[in-house]
Amino acid sequence: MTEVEENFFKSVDLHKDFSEDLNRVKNFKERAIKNNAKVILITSGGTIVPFEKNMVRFLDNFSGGNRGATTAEYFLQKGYYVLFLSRKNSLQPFVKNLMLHETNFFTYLGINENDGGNGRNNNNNNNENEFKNDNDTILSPSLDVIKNHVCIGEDYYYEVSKEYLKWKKFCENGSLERVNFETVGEYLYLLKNISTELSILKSNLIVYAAAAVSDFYIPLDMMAQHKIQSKNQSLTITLDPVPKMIKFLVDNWCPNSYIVTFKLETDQTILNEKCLASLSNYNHQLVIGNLLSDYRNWVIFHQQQSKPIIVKRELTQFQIQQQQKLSPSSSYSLKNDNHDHHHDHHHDHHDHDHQHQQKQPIGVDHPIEYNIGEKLIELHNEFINKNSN
Ligand code: PAZ
Repeated sequence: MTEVEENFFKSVDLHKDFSEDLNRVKNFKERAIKNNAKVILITSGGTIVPFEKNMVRFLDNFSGGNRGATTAEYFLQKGYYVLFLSRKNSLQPFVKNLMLHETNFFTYLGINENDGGNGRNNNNNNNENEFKNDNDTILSPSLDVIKNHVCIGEDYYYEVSKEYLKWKKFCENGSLERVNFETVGEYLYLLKNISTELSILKSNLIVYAAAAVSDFYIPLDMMAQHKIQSKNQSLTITLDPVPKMIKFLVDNWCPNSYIVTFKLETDQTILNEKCLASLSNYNHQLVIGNLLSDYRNWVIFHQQQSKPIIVKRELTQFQIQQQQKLSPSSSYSLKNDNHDHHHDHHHDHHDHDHQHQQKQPIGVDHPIEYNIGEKLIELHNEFINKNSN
């Protein structure tokens, strides 16, 4: 381990023991090798920066994990094994399509009318266990009585089942494994350990670092032990820079794999400069640049010794119709859709547009991550061919 890594990992707290997670990663790697599968390690969501050792307050960022979760869906469906390293409580593959539509889980549930509305099949005459609609039984029904009473609601039966069955398939066939982090320290600890574990896969591995990682943190020796008290005066907190770990990822952790990093900026000129600087500093394969104002609609691929490629999202028929209803004269840019509905606070300014739109049916979207994924698989195959001898 380099001195920089050692000092950083000494200066952060891991809030849990990750050995069980790392064991699952090891088993995942063995399954992938046995099945001769291509693998993608996807990082997703934001990282938090604790202010206190007994953490009450923390710094966060906007990322909700949509990009990572949607990319995971795409790669699973293309036969890749996916290690999904995501921020705790961020969006997860497949179930995200429901959560972006409506966050209230109860929306998807209903009452099984075939049981006569009382939690029992009609032909069951055991009155003792009957699920009556009186307050007592509603508040504490027995498991036996409630078993067939609550089910997926009719309106969403198809969508919920469809997403669930995909999820189940990839969990059961072992091609999806998930690990959670919360703080920037945990994220980098896991990225190091997981990418090192998977490095044996060499060119068969893509690392797709889409998580929005904090550039600043408070080292343990500068951190308050207890909740910072308010004293009716302003508070000044000094943050240290988080060391740039991409260098270690590329040079030491998994040097023979296909590494993709993301750059998010708010100004296009800065975006291109930053992508090019990152490519030349770390010498890895691909930097995907995106602008906060429009990152669901286009991204730019910067690779070593090639011209940049702009990858755009395709609109579905439904979205084109919605767009035309909204502003009949404009033919492209659909700035908003259901997918900006999660905790993407920065998209609040689009809510005005949103009020005029119908909700898109679940699962008919063609998100930009599919276009990114398609291009990336092509580039990964070229990389494997070049590095296979
Ligand atoms: O998670 P999400 O879908 O809301 O956002 C994805 C993203 C914009 C965080 C990602 O595409 C990205 O650019 N990640 C890297 C950000 C950065 O550290 O510059």
